[in-house]
Amino acid sequence: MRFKLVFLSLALFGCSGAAPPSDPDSMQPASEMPQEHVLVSFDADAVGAMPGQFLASRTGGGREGVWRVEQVERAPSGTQAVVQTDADRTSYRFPLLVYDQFRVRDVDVSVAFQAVSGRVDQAAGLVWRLQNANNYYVVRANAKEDNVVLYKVENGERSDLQVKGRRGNTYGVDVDVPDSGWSTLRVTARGSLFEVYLNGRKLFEVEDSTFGDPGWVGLWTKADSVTRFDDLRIANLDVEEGAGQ
Ligand SMILES: [Ca+2]
Repeated sequence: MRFKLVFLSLALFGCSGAAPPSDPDSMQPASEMPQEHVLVSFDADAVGAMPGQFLASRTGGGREGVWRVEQVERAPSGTQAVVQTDADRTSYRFPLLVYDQFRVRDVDVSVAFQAVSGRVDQAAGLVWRLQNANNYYVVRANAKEDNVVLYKVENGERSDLQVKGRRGNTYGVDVDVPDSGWSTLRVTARGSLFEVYLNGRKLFEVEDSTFGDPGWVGLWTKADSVTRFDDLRIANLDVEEGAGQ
């Protein structure tokens, strides 16, 4: 399986004529997913640099994302957050910041985000079960369109997934996504069922079984979105549910 993914990734990047500078396919977990949840506050990281324990990558075209830790007034925790700062307007450009410590399958992930700017887009996303830069799930809030949508990215092609129990327009959920201040995006993934929350309110569910293997968790933006993130929380649901048995 791993060999196939590597091969597929090489084939895809080969066709596009440009390999990314960093490829999650070459990542190896540094540790097992801890039984306690992990909370990344970015407060101990060096200002102006990539945060430790992360790897930057990208789906699509345009420039690579530029992720760095910045001092932020009224950050959700401490005085620092991480920011995707490069405002390349290429529409099909998805900068990724992948947490490189472990892979996990069933997981509860949340992050605080703040849309700073963007003419094409103002997006903040969470990814999970990421196999490589072209294969993963992502849920994203869009402060420009005021909606939250869950997609799969398979072989580099992004497609939105149908909201469970809804007919007609199933393109995520229309909801106010504040374009100032901080909000919280959260997804829980159990098997093929994903539950999406914004600011503590459950918005919708999606069922999909394209990616069932453990994968990486990370952050995601689109096009020229300059977006701040803080307090990335990752909890292993396998452990939590297994512990009660
Ligand atoms: Ca912080």
